[in-house]
Amino acid sequence: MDHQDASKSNFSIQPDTLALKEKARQEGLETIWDRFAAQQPQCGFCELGLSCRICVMGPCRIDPFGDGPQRGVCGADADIMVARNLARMVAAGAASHSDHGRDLVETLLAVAEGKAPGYKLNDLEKLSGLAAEFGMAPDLPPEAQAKELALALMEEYGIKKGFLQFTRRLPAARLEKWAKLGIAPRGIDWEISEMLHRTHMGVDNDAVNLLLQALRSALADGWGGSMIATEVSDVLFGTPKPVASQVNIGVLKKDQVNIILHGHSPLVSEMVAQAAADPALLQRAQDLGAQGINLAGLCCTGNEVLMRQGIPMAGNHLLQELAIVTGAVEAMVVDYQCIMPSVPEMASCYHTLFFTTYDKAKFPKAKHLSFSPENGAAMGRELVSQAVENFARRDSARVSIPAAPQAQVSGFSVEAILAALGGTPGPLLDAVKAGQIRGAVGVVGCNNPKITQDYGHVNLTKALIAADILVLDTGCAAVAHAKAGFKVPEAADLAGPGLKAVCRALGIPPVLHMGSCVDNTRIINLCAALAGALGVDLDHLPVAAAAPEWYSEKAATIACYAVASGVFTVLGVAPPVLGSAAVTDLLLNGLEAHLGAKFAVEPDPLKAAALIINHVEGKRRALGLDAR
Ligand code: SF4
Ligand code: MSK
Repeated sequence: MDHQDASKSNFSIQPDTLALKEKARQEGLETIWDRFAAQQPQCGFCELGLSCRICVMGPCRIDPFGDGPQRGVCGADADIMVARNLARMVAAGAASHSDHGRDLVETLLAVAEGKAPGYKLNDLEKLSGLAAEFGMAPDLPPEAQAKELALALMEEYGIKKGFLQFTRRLPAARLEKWAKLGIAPRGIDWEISEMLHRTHMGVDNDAVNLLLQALRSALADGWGGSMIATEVSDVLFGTPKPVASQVNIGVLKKDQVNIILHGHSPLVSEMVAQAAADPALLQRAQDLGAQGINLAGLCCTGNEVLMRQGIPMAGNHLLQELAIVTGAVEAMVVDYQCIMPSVPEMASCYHTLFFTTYDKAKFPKAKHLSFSPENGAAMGRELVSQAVENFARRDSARVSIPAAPQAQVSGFSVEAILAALGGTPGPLLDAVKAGQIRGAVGVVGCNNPKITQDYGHVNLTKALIAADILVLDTGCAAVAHAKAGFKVPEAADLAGPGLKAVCRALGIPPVLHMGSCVDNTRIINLCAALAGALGVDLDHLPVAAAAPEWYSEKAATIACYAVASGVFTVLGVAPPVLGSAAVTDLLLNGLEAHLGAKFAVEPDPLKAAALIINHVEGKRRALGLDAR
């Protein structure tokens, strides 16, 4: 196992994970680490990107040592194979986020038409801001505005004549770079389906050309589908504001009905949250001997409801099976993405009910309820009701919640950050110019069993804040940081003297939680706002991104749109591209001349921190600011 921890002895740095993993072992239950071990050695061809099963003349593979075949049956060489594989990965990630965004848009339309009881237009200021951005008349009533906006957002998915609207948030210099490379995104679905077309056998066989379309698909996600998901979620459920909450498996309550919300979308989870406050359901829980109904999040659905409702977070990606091993979970409600197919199997070993809610995301052994905007509120009530009834089936002898919860503060949308600064990015820029804050870095992404859980996130972030670099986080990285205690105002003490002073003055932690995976768009929006205020393109900013423990296709897409937007990005796990020297060189070196940004791969978080600090100081120097 390729642990990044020097001790090489642990699966996780988190005590709750380790305790529950041991409980699973004692109970003879299989977890992700067992399956990971069983897969060793993993395929070296696939790891290098040198295998292809795009058509049934294959599967084919290329010998990286030059002794065996150097072309697939169709004649594809290593460069073509690697580029096609990466391109498909990016397209799949873009499709995932963007389809999630479409679900929000459909619900927005249903709300506007009065067909979605339980949902409402929550943030009217954001709604009218978006309506103005799309050129709508300012004096429309909210429902009419929402309807027009929903229809306009649907257009963003199709064959657009022109450009994706949100790209206009970027400086002109960035758009010119994209135009020169031919990567300005058109319709969201257009870019993704063109990517799949071009990677069919016998279409695009130029590795560079393929990678440019991969960047374009990623931009259609970052400045399209994902951004739509974030913005519409804010309209429907409120733009996040700082909120105190808690994190780790200790947020589950021994004496309450525990319901875990897992996946990525807020559409079902928000309805479950509403239903959990229903006095009749609370009374029923009490009648069955529970003290209340307790909700907890996992992964990015957890991030969505944490950011807006302060619902505590049980854990990140590698904790999803183990949360059930507590024996204290009455129901796990999932929507889609990052939900391991093994989870319902684990649930069946306990009394836990595992509910799927989307017709596009069904699991064997699950109880399925089919979500629509029209039935969401009723479904939320049904889910909570079944969870409450299930409390009676809990076996208290099997319950173990091996942690006390850690406090955290969440809810740092761009709007909330600017509000904390007095309404403009000015004070943040002043602190950067004065050198108190050297720069800002988005530390984002998943867990991956190839890496000791949270070791990469926590050690990278610790080193960055100690170097006076503000960290913005999303996704599973955000959970790791919160568990490490980085998300309370007192964590300012872990920061360097400059960042510490700023955090103290504002009463904020040195690591700001900006949300779920689609909410990486909040980070690039903040970058665009800072670049606009400074009058420079994004690649001039002292900023960077890192995904120390990424696993998913979506993370590959996020990394691509970050780089294409001008943000240097360090990956802790190498993508499957090393089989092509040309593709690897393009990603590590070639992109910079055209986009002002590039990728780096560095598994050691301390070395990654050194790379990033060096980059940030270099950008400061180029801006004429003091550099260390
Ligand atoms: Fe093999 Fe070419 Fe088919 Fe890929 S597309 S499986 S390399 S024949
Ligand atoms: S949930 S994409 S494991 S961050 Fe967004 Fe976590 Fe990665 Fe899924």
